[in-house]
Amino acid sequence: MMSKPLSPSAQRVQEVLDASGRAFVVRELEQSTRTSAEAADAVGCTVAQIVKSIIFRAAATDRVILVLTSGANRVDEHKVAALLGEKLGKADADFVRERTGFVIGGVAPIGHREAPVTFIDADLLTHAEIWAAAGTPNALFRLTPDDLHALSQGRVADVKRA
Ligand code: 5CA
Repeated sequence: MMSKPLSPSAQRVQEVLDASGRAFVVRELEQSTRTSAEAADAVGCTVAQIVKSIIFRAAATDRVILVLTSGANRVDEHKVAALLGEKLGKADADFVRERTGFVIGGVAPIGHREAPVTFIDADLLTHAEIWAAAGTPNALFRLTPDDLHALSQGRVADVKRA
């Protein structure tokens, strides 16, 4: 089946995935996958199987912090700050775009402009398959929790709000 060429941001993610040596396929859809609910609808999985890529800024060191969390959860910033040993500052839309190279709603777990400090929500490990954003607000790819761990080099932790 022929498919349309990917947009540049999605293509960049596909190339990073290709470099991993595994057969991941970025799917760029007609409909929005900007939110977890939209993404789950689009690919036919549960919201909990969607990987949200939430960006924070380390307040003192200005590092980019990436929290990969289940679409069913909210991130507890205090837990992340405690793991980091540093307070978190706000990451606005400009910060996200400038430091990651992705727009909000399309932030992928990989392929960032600079390597972020990455945490993985332990709840994501309970699923056989999960879906993550692939560079644009209508692009996703399917992977396993082990893949997410290997690709992102993130630290698995309890980062969800109770
Ligand atoms: N494509 C979907 C599913 S993979 C997606 O990217 N979801 S997401 O949750 O990872 O990305 C949206 C997140 O961006 C929101 O949960 C929110 O934390 C964050 N966000 C939304 N608006 C803003 C904003 N104005 N400034 C900073 N962060 C924002």
